[in-house]
Amino acid sequence: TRIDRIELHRVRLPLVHRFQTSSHAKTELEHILVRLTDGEGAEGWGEIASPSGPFYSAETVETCWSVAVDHLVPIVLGADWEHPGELARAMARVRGNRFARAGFDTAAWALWSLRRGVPLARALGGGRDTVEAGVSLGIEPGIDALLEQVGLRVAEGYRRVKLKIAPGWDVEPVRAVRAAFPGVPVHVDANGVYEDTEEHHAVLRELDGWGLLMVEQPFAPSALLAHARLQRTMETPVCLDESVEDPEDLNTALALGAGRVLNIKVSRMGGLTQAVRAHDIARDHGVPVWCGGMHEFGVGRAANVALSSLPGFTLPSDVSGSDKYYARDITTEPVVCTGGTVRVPTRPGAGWVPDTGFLRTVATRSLVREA
Ligand code: OSB
Ligand code: MG
Repeated sequence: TRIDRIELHRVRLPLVHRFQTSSHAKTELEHILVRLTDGEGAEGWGEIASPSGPFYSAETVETCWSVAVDHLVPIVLGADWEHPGELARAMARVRGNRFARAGFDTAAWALWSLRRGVPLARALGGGRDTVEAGVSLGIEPGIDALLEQVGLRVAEGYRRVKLKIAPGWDVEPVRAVRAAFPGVPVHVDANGVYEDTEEHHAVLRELDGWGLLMVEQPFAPSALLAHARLQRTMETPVCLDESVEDPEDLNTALALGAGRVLNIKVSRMGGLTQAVRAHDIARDHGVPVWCGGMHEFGVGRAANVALSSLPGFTLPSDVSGSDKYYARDITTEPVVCTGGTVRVPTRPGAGWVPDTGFLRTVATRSLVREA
């Protein structure tokens, strides 16, 4: 396959409900869509789903745009490859900048699976027909507002509820949600904001005993030893998110006992190629995984759904329906969650493609490069 044409589109969509984590709040998202076209006119779409600011990772929409235009387009345009893994290896010359690379890698997988006439999920090795969906809820202004959100999503059938926590907003929301929805699987995500102090370890240990599915990323990304220390004192599994950007990070984390569950994000890992590798390593170690999200539009969400169909994804993923985030998604059809599951597409390719007419009306900046 030779990529003869690349389009990049910056697209801004408003969120239907403000989302606040321990590190930042957002009311709209600006992602970059990547369109790769080969010599025969077949195309694949990918999404660069970086948040606007450098608060989840070091990347921003501006760094992604600049790295894409100046460094990734020159590598991908005109490159000859048989398998998306080869393109991922060529792009690995660019250090870090994984959200930017993920957009190109997922587009290459979408194109490759389409050309081979198989669904993206099957191309990746996934076997499920449907994937279980969980929902991620931000920090709300108060307990009542949080319980309202939980109630709404539980009524829609989501299989698990994830609560964002931060010091001062942790034990109380967990107790309230547990009391109001005793049968609902709950997990918490701190986005790395707790400190490796006795005081904070004590608060996190207080969360033990509430039957939480896991405590996600309590400490800073590089604080693997702190995660290992906490895991030794807690029954509840510690789950890593920001700490694992690379299969080697996962090997190190597992060797240290820094967690018992892994959140695999396509963006954070730099694309589907590396996400599948992380899945394989976790599986060899008996570590359950689930697919995390970055509020992707339908294009990125399609990659998340396909990835979640792999056998090691035994916990519900953050693959909510488009309507949880957007009044109108960028794809011709929204991602739909019914009864807590999302159907894995059976048509060749990624299954969801942008509505290019709508895309034109919401793109704030576009660029075309031809070989
Ligand atoms: O840590 O999982 C996270 C969104 C932005 C930054 C970090 C995270 C999240 C989410 C979104 O939890 C989950 C989703 O896309 O449904
Ligand atoms: Mg997380």
